[in-house]
Amino acid sequence: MLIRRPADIQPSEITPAEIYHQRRSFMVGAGSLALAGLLPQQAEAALPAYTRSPYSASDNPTSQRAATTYNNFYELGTDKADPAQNTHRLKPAPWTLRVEGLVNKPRSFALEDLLRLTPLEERIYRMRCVEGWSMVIPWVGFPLASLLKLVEPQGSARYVEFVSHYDRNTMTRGVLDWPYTEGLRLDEAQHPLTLLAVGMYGDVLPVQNGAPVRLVVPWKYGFKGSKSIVTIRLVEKQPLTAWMKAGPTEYGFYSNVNPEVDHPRWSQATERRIGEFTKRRTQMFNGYADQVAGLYTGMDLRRYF
Ligand SMILES: Nc1nc2c(c(=O)[nH]1)N[C@H]1C(S)=C(S)[C@@H](COP(=O)(O)O)O[C@H]1N2
Ligand SMILES: [Mo]
Repeated sequence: MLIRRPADIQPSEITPAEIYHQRRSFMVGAGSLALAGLLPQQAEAALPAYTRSPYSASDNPTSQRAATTYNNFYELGTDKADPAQNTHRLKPAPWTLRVEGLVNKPRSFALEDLLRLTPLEERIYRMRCVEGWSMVIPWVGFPLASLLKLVEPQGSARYVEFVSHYDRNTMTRGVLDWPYTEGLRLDEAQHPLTLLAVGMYGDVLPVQNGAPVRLVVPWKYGFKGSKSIVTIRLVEKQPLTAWMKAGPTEYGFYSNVNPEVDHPRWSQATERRIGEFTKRRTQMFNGYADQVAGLYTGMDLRRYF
C-alpha cells in the first residue's frame, strides 16, 4: 500500500457469483469433525441466524471471488493475491478477543460469545481502499457499540485502539511495525455504522478477509478496517497507528474517504470499482455523509486527514 500502485485485478478473475443470498452457514457435529480429522476447537464456528440491515447499500455486491482473492492483509503477504494463498499462516480458532483499558468491566470474549452479540445483521457496505479501488461487500456482523456497551467505557475513555493478531514465526516480517494497530475516536467507534464483522457472503469470514473478527468502517479508507483483532483497548489519548508510523504524511488518523483531499502521491477524486471498467467519482465519506458528517462538524478535514 505504501509502495505500489494498485495492480489491477484481471476481468477474467471476476465471476458473477451472486450466490451470497443463499445462507451457507452450517453446523458441524462432533462426528463429522472426527471424520474430517479436525479437533473440535479447530472447527470454524457457524454463523447464527442474522437479519438484513436497513443500513445496507443498494449497490450490487462485488463477486465473492474477487472479494476473497484480491486482498490487503500484509501479515499474509504484500501482493493482492498472497493472503488467499497463505491462509495456513493464521489459525482463526480457537480465538479470544480481549477488551480492556478504560472500562469498568474488562473482559475476554471467545468467538462463541461474540456470535451472541446483537443485532447480528447482513450489511451491504461500499468499501473504498486508499489505493483507489472499491468493492461492495455483504458483511455479517454486529455494531461495535454493542460490545462497547458490555464493557462500560469510563468517562476518561476518548479513543479506541485495535490490535491485530501477529505471529512473527509465520507472518510477514518488516514492512510495518507489527502488530497491525488502528484506532477510532470513541464516538466513531460507537457510531451505528461501525461494524465488527464475523462473516461475509453469508458465511464465516475467510482468513484472508480477517477471520474470525474484523472491523468495518465504511466511510473510512479500507486500512482502518483491522483484521483478525485480538485486543480492543479504550484509551485517553489518540493512538498511533501502524500506517501513521510507516508514513505520517500519507496516512492520517482519521482517513475519512474524501475526494477533496488527495493522498500526497495520487488523487482521491475517482475510484475503480472492482468488476467495472469505467471509473466512478468518489463520494464524500464514501457516500455515508448523511449519517457521519456530523461527527466532524467544525473540523478542518485537510488538517485532520
Ligand atoms: N491486520 C491487517 N488488517 C488490515 C490490513 C492489513 O494489512 N493487516 N489491510 C487493510 C487494508 S489496506 C484494506 S484495503 C482492507 C482490505 O480488506 P479486504 O481484503 O477484506 O477487502 O483491510 C485492512 N485491514
Ligand atoms: Mo487499503
